[in-house]
Amino acid sequence: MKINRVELREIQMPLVHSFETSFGKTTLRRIVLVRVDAEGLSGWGEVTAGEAPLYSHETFETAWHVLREFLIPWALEHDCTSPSELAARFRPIRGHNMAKAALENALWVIEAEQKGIPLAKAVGGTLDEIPCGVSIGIQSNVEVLLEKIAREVSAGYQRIKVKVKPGWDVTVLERIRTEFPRISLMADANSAYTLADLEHLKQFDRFYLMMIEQPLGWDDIIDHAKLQREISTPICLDESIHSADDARKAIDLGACKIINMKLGRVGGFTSARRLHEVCRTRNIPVWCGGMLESGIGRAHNVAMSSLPGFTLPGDVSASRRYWTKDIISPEVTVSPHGTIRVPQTPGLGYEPDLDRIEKVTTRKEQFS
Ligand code: OSB
Ligand code: MG
Repeated sequence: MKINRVELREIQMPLVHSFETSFGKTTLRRIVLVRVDAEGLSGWGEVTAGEAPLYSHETFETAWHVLREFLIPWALEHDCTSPSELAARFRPIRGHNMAKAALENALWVIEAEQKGIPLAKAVGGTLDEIPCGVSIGIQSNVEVLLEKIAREVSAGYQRIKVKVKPGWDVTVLERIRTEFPRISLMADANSAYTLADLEHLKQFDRFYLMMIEQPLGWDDIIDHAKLQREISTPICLDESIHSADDARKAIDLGACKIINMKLGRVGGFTSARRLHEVCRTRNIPVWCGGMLESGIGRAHNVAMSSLPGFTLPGDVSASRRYWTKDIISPEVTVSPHGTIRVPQTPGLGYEPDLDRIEKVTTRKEQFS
């Protein structure tokens, strides 16, 4: 595969509704897109990093730097035979998984198109429809949250995830369970607690949650293993897992029973496929997380969610929940029974809307 040209772009798009987690609030998304031209085709990738280093160390700006100074020059230096070979070339660079993933994933799109198969199939997907849930941020008060849950449940979403933090947890979950005793419900703390909160966290068991996501340290697996021995709610790890090896260690230690997979966090499809395999052989369910992606990253998430180990509804939901107008056509839509159909056409399966992308671009740079 000979890469002829790479283009970096920053786009800026306001979210339809701001999104608040235990670590902060996002109103405007600043997203770095990567376009790769190779073999007479072009493929797009998205950097899923946030605006600030609050979810992980990466930001859209650190990704721009690492792509511009290292990843893009390394990719242009000599041809690669496959996206996985490029992933291997990037291995000496420590961390910066979201920057790596954007470039590698663009190559997967090109490869799929070249082979005349859908991206989902190229990465090993088997499902033609994926189950969807939603992630609902912290709200100004419980009534607003209950209303939002009611709206998403009636839209058909198969499970509801709510964000929690100290002061917005047990009483909120209590209210949700009173109003919605039967919905599939889970909570994501984004590392808002420590083991000192053990007695408090034990109360979560009352709400028969599907799981609690990343309650403790963003880089921890030891304390999570201790916590998992004390609570019956399954722990799902997000922030702590960056590779198949991380997953193996966390699982063997008993730190989690479920894993949230994010393409950016784990560094792209090659790593995601390995991680998926580790979880499959150990019977650990995985599901696809979200990073408030534009249509490009969302399309990649749909493809990844079609792998057979993705047995639980993910956070991949309809474009319209995030954007007044997405940058792909068609936009990602969700059926009344809470599923997304996996595109069966060659390549990405959604057309990047070049006019729309140009309109929201705030800077771009080309490399060849
Ligand atoms: O922890 O899963 C998370 C968004 C940004 C950063 C971290 C997380 C999230 C979400 C939203 O929960 C998922 C989405 O709707 O894209
Ligand atoms: Mg999470």
